[in-house]
Amino acid sequence: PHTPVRRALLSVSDKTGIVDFAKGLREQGVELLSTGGTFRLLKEHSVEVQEVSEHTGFPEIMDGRVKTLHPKIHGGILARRGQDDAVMAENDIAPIDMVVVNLYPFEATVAKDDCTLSDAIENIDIGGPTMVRACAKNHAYTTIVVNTDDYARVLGEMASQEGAVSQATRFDLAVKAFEHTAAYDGAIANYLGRKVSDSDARFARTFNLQLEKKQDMRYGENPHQQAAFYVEPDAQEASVATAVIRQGKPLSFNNVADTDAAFETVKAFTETACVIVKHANPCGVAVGATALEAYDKAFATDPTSAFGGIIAFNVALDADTARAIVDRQFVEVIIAPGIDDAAAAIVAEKKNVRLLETPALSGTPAATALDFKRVNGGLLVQEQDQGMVTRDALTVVSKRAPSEQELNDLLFAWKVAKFVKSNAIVYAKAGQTIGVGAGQMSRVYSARIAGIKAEDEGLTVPGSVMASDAFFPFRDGIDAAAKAGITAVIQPGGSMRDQEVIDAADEAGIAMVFTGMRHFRH
Ligand code: 93A
Repeated sequence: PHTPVRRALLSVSDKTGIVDFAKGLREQGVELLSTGGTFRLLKEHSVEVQEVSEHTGFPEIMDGRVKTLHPKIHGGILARRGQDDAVMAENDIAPIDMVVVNLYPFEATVAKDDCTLSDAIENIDIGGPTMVRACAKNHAYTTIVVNTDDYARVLGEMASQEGAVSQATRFDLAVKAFEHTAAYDGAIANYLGRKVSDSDARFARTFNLQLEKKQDMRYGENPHQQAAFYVEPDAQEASVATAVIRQGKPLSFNNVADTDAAFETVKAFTETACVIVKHANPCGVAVGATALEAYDKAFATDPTSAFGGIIAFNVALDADTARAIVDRQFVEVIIAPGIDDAAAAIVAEKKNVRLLETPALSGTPAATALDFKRVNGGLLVQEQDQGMVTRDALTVVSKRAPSEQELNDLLFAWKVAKFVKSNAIVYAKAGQTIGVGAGQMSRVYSARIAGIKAEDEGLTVPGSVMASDAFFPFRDGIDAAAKAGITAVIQPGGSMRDQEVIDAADEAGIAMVFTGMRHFRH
């Protein structure tokens, strides 16, 4: 049964489209109630409307802080039609069948540079959300409209249904309304939360993070999983979230994850660098005088795994490098802080390659963000691993100190190891990964895999250095490295058997440095 809308309350901060909507409602015979500013605007346009204060017999007070917070308004909205009729009559409450509200512009206010705390607080809408929630709750009888975009749809439906809005639409609009007030309160909590600094508050605030859906995906990690990509609306730093897709198919779930892994790794380098990622792990990393040299070297680590990989640069993509990639390999994604027009034209030869351009890298480390891991029944929250040792912080523990060349390679390998899934072993030489052993349950196996990969690709391990993301529990890892021809090792140290491990290095003439910092990554 269609119950036509007979009375509507209009109270909007964003007045876009409200005059036409009000006129449309009047044409359907709807009586209008409105608050101060909205009322005056409608009057100016000769729309017949009654002020809320006249309807309630109670004035707007406290500079508008209390304008619609009245039982005649909330009773009119919340009344269960049929059930509450007697109490309505007793208290002279007229039904309000539709509420059209958008809220004080809190986010726009706090986005202004000169916004004070008191400006922000004055812009916390109380009466608006109260009506929105009341009307959304009572959607079995009432219609809540919070988006200016919905005006036409609502009028259209009323015109075709003798002034009524269907149950399905009322429900849909109610869902939108609760999303709207949830986001609104989230923005308030975020803003106020930023004013406190202890970690409990910071972690708690995380759950109010307002994320915006950037993209629906065809599927998640696997085709039977639904997925979408949500981003932080205020993300500024160059990232996969802020990247602009210059060409190619939409990113898949795994594309986003791997592009993030590749780009965050390449950002760790100050020299021109290239990182190739496959299945969340770097399979080739190198620095070079040019992007092309870095790419050539990174590719050479493991051309087999690089096939269908993600390639990230920390400098703009130039035409020579684009040519080399396009001619040499199948690639899913290329991401760089800048894409030359000539490079873009070359990549365009391969229609499916996703070419992502980010803003320039700031060079300054990002503010500590949080990292999440879902477990069944909960969420683990931690600070992101933004630790990185410098040359001065290294302790030489072996008899032989590393040479200058070894030291450079050790620091390079250490940076890479931080981004490889644990257990991570990285062999490197002359600013190039020689072998990467990732994600094994034992460190010795990661070391063996790094060696096997190097051998398979014809890269010589002797003369390389080794990085290990965590300490060696036994000497066997060092013995194996010595056998492979590794000349220097970087690792956190801190094992009960450190001395045994150092002895193994000394026996083989290996230089060993401790970082004192571990980089597990799971
Ligand atoms: O200050 S309020 O929280 N107190 C209220 O009772 C109230 N009722 C509606 N703000 C209130 N509103 C808001 O006023 C609405 O959500 C809307 O954003 C705005 C419309 O005011 P005007 O019609 O005077 O421009």
